[in-house]
Amino acid sequence: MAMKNKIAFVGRSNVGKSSTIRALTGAALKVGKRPGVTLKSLEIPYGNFKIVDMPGFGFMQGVSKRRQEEIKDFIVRYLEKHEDILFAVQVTDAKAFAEIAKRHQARGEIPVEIEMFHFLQELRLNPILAANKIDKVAKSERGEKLNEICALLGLPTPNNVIVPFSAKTKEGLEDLKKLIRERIK
Ligand SMILES: Nc1nc2c(ncn2[C@@H]2O[C@H](COP(=O)(O)OP(=O)(O)OP(=O)(O)O)[C@@H](O)[C@H]2O)c(=O)[nH]1
Ligand SMILES: [Mg+2]
Repeated sequence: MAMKNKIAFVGRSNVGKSSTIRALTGAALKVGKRPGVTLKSLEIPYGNFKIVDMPGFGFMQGVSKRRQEEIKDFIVRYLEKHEDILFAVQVTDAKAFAEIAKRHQARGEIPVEIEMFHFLQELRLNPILAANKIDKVAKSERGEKLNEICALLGLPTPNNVIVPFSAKTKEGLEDLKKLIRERIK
């Protein structure tokens, strides 16, 4: 039986997956202002585990629709195929999540981040929702933002699934580490 020693980091492009992994491990991963920086899966040692940095899915400026679909298929197949994934961390932009999701819902579409989260749950990958870039949300609005995200994902509040943090300022990073440790145990 395959040892489950991988932690898969997934998320829309540009939400800060690589920045988060960098903050967690110190690995000098490439990060960037433009989406589509990480284009294949990359493994970074994390104690006895391996964090897998995945390419971002969803809309990317300057990337063809066909290429975007290919990337999403690659991620879906990777997650389905790899029995060595212990759990997943879905990174999102705490400030933009609800706004983008509602925009898609208004058009009668299933928001891609909600679809991905439910897919991870279906695969029993016990996903953590890492709500990054919390530094961009005013302190007084953070509670409401997180409640909104919970409602859109169908999660109760409070829960041990969502953790607000910032890869930039490092606030909340210890909470993310703690949640990861709990999933590893
Ligand atoms: N304000 C703020 N900016 C952040 C934070 N984390 C990442 N960023 C910025 O967001 C941009 C994207 O970061 P990446 O880590 O490359 O994002 P990614 O999700 O790995 O992107 P892809 O590999 O393209 O899918 C960069 O300009 C980062 O500096 C954060 O916590 N706060
Ligand atoms: Mg990246």
